[in-house]
Amino acid sequence: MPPVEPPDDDTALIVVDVQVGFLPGGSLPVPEGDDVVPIINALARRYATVVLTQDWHPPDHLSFASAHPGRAPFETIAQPYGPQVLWPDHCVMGTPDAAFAPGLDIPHAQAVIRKGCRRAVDSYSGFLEADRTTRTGLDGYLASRGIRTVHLCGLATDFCVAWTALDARRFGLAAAVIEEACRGIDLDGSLARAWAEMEAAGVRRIAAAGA
Ligand code: VGL
Ligand code: ZN
Repeated sequence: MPPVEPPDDDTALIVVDVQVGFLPGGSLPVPEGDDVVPIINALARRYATVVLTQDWHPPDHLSFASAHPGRAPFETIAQPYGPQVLWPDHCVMGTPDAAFAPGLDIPHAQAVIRKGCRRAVDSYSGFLEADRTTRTGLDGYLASRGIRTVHLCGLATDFCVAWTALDARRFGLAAAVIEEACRGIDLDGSLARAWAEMEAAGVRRIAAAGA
């Protein structure tokens, strides 16, 4: 096996869950979620390595409130792996709601990581499922391409962007979130909590101009 050659630029951009379901009019709309699309299109042109993540659930996924009689969206329940927020049905695999935003224009992206595909485990993170054990393969992909730093953008800041950034640190990568290229859900203070956790873990908060 040849050694991993560091690329000229060892920084990758991870574009998290910029999907129809998370835009206004989608099943789990993130306020102003559509605003990030042109920002990310411009940003992505600066990176040779771009990975897209895609929330991709089976129709009876356990993160859906509809799978739990008597429960409503945005309640939290206990699961074997920890607390689980219940969501409206969203991003069901193969449906238009799960497709990338129609305006997303990143033809040079070379990898798509789908996550949340197993019925009994959610995955906010692009690296590790909520059981904190099952890997998506993203860590191996980045390592084998010599990537040492990831920049993150997309939806939602306080869920999938934050979990992916925190896991990047767990896998030994430098990580920075491009704030203006993200939007949050902010459920019961989740946005401030996510920024605090990211800061404590050494995730940098940067502007696109400095990316
Ligand atoms: C997300 C809630 C449920 C996200 C995905 O992309 O942030 N949030 N599934
Ligand atoms: Zn989801």
